[in-house]
Amino acid sequence: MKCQKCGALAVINMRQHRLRLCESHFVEWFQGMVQRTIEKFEMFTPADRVLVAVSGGKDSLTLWDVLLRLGYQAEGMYIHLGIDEAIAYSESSLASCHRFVANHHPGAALQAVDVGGKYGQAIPDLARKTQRGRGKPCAVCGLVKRHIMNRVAREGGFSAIATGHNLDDEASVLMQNTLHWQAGYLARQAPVLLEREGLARKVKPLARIYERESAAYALVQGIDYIQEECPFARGSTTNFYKELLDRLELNSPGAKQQFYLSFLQAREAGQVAFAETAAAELQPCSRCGQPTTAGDLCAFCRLWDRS
Ligand code: Q46
Ligand code: ZN
Ligand code: ZN
Repeated sequence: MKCQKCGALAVINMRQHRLRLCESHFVEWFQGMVQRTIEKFEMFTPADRVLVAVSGGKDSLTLWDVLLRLGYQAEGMYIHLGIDEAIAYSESSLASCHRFVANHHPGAALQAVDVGGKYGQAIPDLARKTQRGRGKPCAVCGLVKRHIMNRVAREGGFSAIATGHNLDDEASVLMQNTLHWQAGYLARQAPVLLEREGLARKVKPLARIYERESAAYALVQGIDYIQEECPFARGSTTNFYKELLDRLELNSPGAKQQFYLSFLQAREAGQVAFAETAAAELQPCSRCGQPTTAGDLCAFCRLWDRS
């Protein structure tokens, strides 16, 4: 198998793009694709400071690597959730982030917020005590992560929060939302969520990158990421839809990309319109000052009151 650009040995065959590339042409293609996504969706410019939410996994470390190599001012933020579950998940994933900085970008800034240390309880305990999420801490975890990310981004004066969501993630969420005709979610599913009162801008520069391509990039760049998923992700609905889409992709290369990108294009062209539920008004939480729609106290502060 030969690289279509230079004839050297190809390391990846991307059937969905009808493209086989050698290591260096793949890296060039990958970084170009991310750069074009950032520009197409006007995510940020080199003058902006971007906060990258890093988990120690392949997608977020790949994203951080690409942004730094493209010359963006990208700083990493890790949230220590206190998830152990026999594989010391949180400790190992934080170690991956430190290794990444030490081995690839020694000057890069990485800040870590330890939920247990800062707020007194780690995520699994907090979820158990507040009894949210039927035995899975994901609802509590999502709420806490969103709150901390937003706070750090706003206090640090960052222009945007960048997450490592890839095309497989986006296509599987789109499939879930479509099968349930979640019009409100469909209206809002986009690679950029604009800033609004007290809520930082959120961007997904890997939205057009397949998970397999992101893993290949990490591999060829020698990024030593944590291979294990969070133990609570096992059996999740998102993973179920990802498997369905993988089967579709196997029979019809490019199906995932067509599903997601055609949705974005059709919406942009005004061919599909979803009534967005009127954006509820936001007001600052009386305790922490973060925006909330839920009256006096935000959901994060109410959560800790219940613990
Ligand atoms: S980290 Fe948190 Fe995920 Fe683990 S507990 Fe669930 S939400 S699965 S992205
Ligand atoms: Zn080549
Ligand atoms: Zn609050």
